Amino acid sequence: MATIIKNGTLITASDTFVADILIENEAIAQIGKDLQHPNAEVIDATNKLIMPGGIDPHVHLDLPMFGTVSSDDHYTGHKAAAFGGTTTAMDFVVLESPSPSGRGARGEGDFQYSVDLWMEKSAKAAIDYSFHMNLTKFNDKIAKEIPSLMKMGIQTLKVFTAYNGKLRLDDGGIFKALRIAKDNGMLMMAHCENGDVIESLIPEALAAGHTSPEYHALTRPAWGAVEATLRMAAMAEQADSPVYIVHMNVGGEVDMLKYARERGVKVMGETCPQYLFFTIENLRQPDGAKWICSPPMRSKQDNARLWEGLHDGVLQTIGTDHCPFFFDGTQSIMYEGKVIAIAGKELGKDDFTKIPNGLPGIQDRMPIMWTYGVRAGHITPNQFVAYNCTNPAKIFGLYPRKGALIPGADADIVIWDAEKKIKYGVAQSHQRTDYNLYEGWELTGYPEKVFLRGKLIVDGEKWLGKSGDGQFLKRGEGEIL
Ligand code: DUC
Ligand code: ZN
Ligand code: ZN
Repeated sequence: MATIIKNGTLITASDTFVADILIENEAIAQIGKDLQHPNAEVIDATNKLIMPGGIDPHVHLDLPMFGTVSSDDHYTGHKAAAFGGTTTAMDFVVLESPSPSGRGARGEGDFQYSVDLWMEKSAKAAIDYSFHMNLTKFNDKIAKEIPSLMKMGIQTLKVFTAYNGKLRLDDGGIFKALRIAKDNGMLMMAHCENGDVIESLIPEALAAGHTSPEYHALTRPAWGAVEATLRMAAMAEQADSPVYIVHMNVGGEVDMLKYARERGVKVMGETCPQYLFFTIENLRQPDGAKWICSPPMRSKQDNARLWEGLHDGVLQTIGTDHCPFFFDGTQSIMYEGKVIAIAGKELGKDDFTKIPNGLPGIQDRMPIMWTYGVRAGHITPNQFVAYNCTNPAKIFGLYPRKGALIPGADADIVIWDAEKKIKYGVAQSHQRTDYNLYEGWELTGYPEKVFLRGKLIVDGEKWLGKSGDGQFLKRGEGEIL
């Protein structure tokens, strides 16, 4: 079975040109003018844009936390991703270990066991996927076993400078892990906040009776993120090992990234749409819990500096940190004809520390960034492709199989209707939750058809994908951008 996409305007990370694409055997076979094939189905893409399928480098599907679970699993989250133009998602494996009474997140940490659990969850994948490993413990045994992750196709370790006593490693552990990563062609990813400051401020706020959502942000100060970003860059330089800062949310982090990169430090940065549009003011609204995630929303000045970081190319990628919860999990929604209710933000209605941290965004990323990033003049169409597709593929060892419109690449392709107008919101979203952060936002530009390895999985509003179609992607060494 072959397909020719005719006369589309191809947008890559570096070029824009009109051409046909021939798809055969799940891959791009040819790109050129007037392509012919005796049995191909021909799709006319005149006046449409053609992009590589998006790669979301940062999602949390089916993640147990706060006594509940993120409300999209590896099927529903993937389906939503596809409707937004994303065909690969990278999820974080929780480091657990077997325990006599079942799963024990606080045990020694067993990579194979943890990856197996995530593989089981991902059996329902509807788009291609790969894993990052949360490195939330560090000891001699774990240090020795880190290289085994590379053999499993997992090239990335995520560390935290916050969540004391839970997820955080101390700086010594981070430094040692950086050196092991370097020796094995692996990349460290870092969640940057100051855990000690946060753990001091939270009890103070609660003791003073400050329980509303805005205190989630006020107890996680911006300076902690700025300082931790510079600290990670400095450790990366001292270990001569690259680092990727996830979910950059403060203007000062962009300044630190620029400072370090100008000095040759191998540090890269990701931001997420929520940090470009929202502020602590959203947390002050009656429905402020909808915006609770960590790190938190900051200020308008931070939004502006992050946009500059994308415009100037200081940042390398846009991820989502998709980790949805219901706003009111006591009320059900219908999803694919089934009644669904999953405990969510209401768990913390009297105490911000009990609000599940995380936001939906896997479907929203590309459509929102097109209208409010490209059309608003913050980034070019080529930067849009670089940040959402090509750079994540390069950094995370998937290029040129993914993130590229070139012969030999997987035929993960989005036909984008740049003129399509939509009033966006929960009604258009396949994210399995009861709200959307961009409710009522006017969009111009939306995916029209989405192909996963040559198979049409989204056709307008029609879902043609299926559970189990997604493949696990073993990743090798990536590029430092
Ligand atoms: N932040 C969140 O808000 N949720 C999940 C993980 C994270 O880093
Ligand atoms: Zn994080
Ligand atoms: Zn995250």
